[in-house]
Amino acid sequence: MLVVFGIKRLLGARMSDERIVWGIGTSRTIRAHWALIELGLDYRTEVVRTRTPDTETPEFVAINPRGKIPVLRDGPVVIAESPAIVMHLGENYRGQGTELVPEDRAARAKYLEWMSFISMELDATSLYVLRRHWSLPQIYGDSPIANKASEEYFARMINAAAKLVDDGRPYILGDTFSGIDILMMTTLDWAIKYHQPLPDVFQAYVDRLSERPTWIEASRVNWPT
Ligand SMILES: N[C@@H](CCC(=O)N[C@@H](CS)C(=O)NCC(=O)O)C(=O)O
Repeated sequence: MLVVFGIKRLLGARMSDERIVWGIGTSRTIRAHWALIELGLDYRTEVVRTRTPDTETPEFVAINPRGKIPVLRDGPVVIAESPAIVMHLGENYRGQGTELVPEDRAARAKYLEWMSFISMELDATSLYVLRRHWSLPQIYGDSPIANKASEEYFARMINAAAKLVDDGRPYILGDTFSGIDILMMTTLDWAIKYHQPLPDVFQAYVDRLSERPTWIEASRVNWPT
């Protein structure tokens, strides 16, 4: 009995320790891969691509009824929403010199501010509107007015943000790489792909971070050739 119990516990532990990312191929999915790679955590990838039948299988809908990627399983935790995934990983795995979410109270407040700003102002209300009406007009309708307003809004927000980081700092929060750099770099990379001009300080930031080995590795995993 004891042996069987022991084996079950072992198998159970193995299942609940498993780390999986569902989703590749987008500026949101790479955030989960990059955070895991940055932290040196083992995981496996389930190839689920957006706007394909992959997100409509009963298995995937059971994991995320919203049918959206990325999703992370981290042992018993299943979590969607890329900024939340990065934060979850950053809060739960520290060490080896990598601290994706700062513990310091003031730095953590800035983390939350940038996380909300990038998710809401740069992603959801700017680039994602372009995604819908410029990139997917067959689904969401062609809307040149919405596209123009989104481009203008993105320019206003990114130029305002540039003033906050134009002090020679290497990373968005200062001297240390954080989860905010994962969110910002993936968002700026998306903006470039959508032909949005960037202020010099952010163009230089993108050029620098493009050489980071963990970004290169995450890009390879997220956008396999
Ligand atoms: N706020 C979510 C957005 C997730 C999202 O919209 N993912 C896209 C791919 S980047 C998707 O799955 N779209 C499918 C759909 O909207 O049906 C996040 O940051 O993870």
